Amino acid sequence: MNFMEKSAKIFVAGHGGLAGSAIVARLRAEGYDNLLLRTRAELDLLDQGAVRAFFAAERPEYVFLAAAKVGGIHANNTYPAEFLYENLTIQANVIHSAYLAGVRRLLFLGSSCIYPRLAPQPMQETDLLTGELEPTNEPYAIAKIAGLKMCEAYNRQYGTCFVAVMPTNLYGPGDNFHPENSHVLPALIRRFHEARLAGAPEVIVWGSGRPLREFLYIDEMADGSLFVMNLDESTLAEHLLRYPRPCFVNLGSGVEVSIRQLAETVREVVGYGGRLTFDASKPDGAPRKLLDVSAMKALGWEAKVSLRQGVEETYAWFLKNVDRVRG
Ligand code: GFB
Repeated sequence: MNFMEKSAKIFVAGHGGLAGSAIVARLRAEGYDNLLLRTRAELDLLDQGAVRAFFAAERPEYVFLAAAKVGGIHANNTYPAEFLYENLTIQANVIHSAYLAGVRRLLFLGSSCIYPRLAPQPMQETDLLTGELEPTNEPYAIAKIAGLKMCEAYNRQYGTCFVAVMPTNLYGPGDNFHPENSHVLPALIRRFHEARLAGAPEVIVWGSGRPLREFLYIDEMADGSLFVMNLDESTLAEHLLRYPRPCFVNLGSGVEVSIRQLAETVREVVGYGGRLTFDASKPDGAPRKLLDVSAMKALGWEAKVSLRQGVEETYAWFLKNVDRVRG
């Protein structure tokens, strides 16, 4: 049974991005046809007055908060002020306006980087704020932590139903393939593809290749997000609205690979025959980042798409869209 009626008015903030566009596609596929979407030119989420006026006029019933400034390790390290300011501001504007407008449910998208750099693995929801963060993405993580604490605070003080999912590293069709600023998976797809075309003898992979990462295919993130939004009232209240229990749940595949293994997988999918060279002058970031996904499993959801399958889908999309990929 779905909690959200098919005719419900649903605002997807950030519908042009990787996460938001997958959520929109999934909503449409499930028959939700009353979606409220605004481009950045139509509604600047950094503009408090505009966001408040939008919510007051449109009165959405449900909100997916998928708008964020995101990027890989280099972008996070290079633009820390933008990552902190833009994410804090977007979240504060949308969450507070959603409260004022009486939104029934809001889902905030966090990130697995909210957990301490050296958290025990796999990381459980209760590991939040038990240690220091990874310095390369601390500003982004602080913003995401503030966002989920804002949901929690509004639930406690105002009785709202604002919950969150913490997705692991996401990838898939529509990703940003920028050579420096993107996340590792799209960066490698592009680099291997270009090396194959150029007949280059080697591909540079940043860092030592030893860090471990978990990846979730974007359509599964969308599926898991709708699953949480559609939980029945008593399940949601029991699992996500009982302070001091966390108001969020991890969303991952539960499978980790080293950056070297990831690079090998991408190399195979792209069909590149040259060698890999690791550039130790580039940062490794967190040594390991694997989510404990048992809470989502207990609720009845788990990921199914393998990394290989997801990389194949993403590369097929990249080939079809190579002239207009972002980045
Ligand atoms: O996806 P990524 O940039 O971010 O992955 P994080 C970084 C890891 O991949 C590091 C290695 O170990 C890098 O050394 N790597 C190898 C590369 N080659 C490349 C490359 O060409 N590009 C990139 N980007 N990395 C992210 C945060 O951390 O975690 C995000 O930056 C988000 O904000 C996400 O929170 C969940 O996994 O380190």
